[in-house]
Amino acid sequence: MKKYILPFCFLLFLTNCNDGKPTEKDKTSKTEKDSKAAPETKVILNSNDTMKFDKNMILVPAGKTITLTLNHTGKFGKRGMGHNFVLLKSDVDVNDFATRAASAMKTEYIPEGDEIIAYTKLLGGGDSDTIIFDAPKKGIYTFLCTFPGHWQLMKGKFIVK
Ligand SMILES: [Cu+2]
Repeated sequence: MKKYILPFCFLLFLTNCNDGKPTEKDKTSKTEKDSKAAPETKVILNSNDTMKFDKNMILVPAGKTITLTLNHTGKFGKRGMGHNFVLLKSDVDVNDFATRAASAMKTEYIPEGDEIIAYTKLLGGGDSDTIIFDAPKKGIYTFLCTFPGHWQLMKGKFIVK
């Protein structure tokens, strides 16, 4: 009896090995797929009443024109829960910029200066705005909402590759 058990165990071991392999392969291809996620030229970004964007990373191709739509899917008005999308040049100090932006109420929190690549208007619940701009050169940029107190939660990376 014993001599049958040993080959059986060995067989089980082999089977397990084979079972393990495809899983690992799947994992690898999934990771590859993620890192090769197709850059988008049409970007839809949603924001809501809980001070959140639905993306913290936007990937776009270099040298293309980007059409970006920001939606505010909430119900609150823009005076209490206003959101915008502001894309900053790569060398901007985000903290410093956001501080100045928060006091630029008259211009809907867009401060003077040349630090911005593109921005939408300030939206209240139910509003949308679409902007069209050329993707900046390859690199990693920051986007944020400049409404006072929002940027620490409402920011992300805009990656051009
Ligand atoms: Cu906001």
